[in-house]
Amino acid sequence: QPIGIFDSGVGGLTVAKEIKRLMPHENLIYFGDTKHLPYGDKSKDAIIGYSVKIAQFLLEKNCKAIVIACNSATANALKEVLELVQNQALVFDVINPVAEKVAFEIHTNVGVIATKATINSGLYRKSIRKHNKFIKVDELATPLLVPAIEEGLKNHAITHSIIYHYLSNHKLKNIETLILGCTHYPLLIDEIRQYYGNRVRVIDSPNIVANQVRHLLEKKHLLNEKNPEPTYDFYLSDITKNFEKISKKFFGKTIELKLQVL
Ligand code: DGN
Repeated sequence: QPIGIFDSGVGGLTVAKEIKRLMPHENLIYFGDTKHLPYGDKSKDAIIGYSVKIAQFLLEKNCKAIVIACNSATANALKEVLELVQNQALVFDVINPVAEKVAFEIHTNVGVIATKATINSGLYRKSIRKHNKFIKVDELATPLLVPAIEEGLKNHAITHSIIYHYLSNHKLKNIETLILGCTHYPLLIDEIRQYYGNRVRVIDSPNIVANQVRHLLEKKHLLNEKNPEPTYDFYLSDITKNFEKISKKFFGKTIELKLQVL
């Protein structure tokens, strides 16, 4: 049985890549909802509609686990996805494991950058402070980063200006730790670390999420440790050049992208 992973576009590939690295014998199915990208500016109802349809598709593909590899979908549609899936598969999200890690292990002022849909939900702040109310959480919506990444502008002067513009915001002035609250942002982690030097610790969210998936699959005796030729299936609601480029960089040139409109 495969692990299903979904996002609005290439962002979830940062999580998929880490899942592949930590669980090299698992079959993976990735759904990128490129037709509806970006989720970050959509209404809650729209994000719920997309997410539930994708979760249904992944259940029909017989997934044993579904990873919502999108913060905007987690912040707006986690409850509805859980209601749909019930006990047919394990459901993982990208906010709660990171919030728990920060609340229990990192006792510093924390900054969160994410899409508007995630920041407006306040879910990072709520989840961190549920476990540790002494942590100060400063949140900032950084909506220009996803379009820059989807346009393939990594290492471009425009992207550096956008990073500078956001990270120099006074709201983030006192942070000691930064959460990249959007699965697209790890694609810019080098540039973001460069901005801060050693001053701020930037959390590696895909690693935390993939570790949680591995841990629970192992505990439930669902971890696949023998499969010599794991398969990687990619379904997209619209086949885009940038997705093709980044997915091939992460998963190798031979992968095939299938068009799937839901
Ligand atoms: N990668 C998604 C997230 O983590 O929120 C959102 C990107 C988008 O669709 N704006």
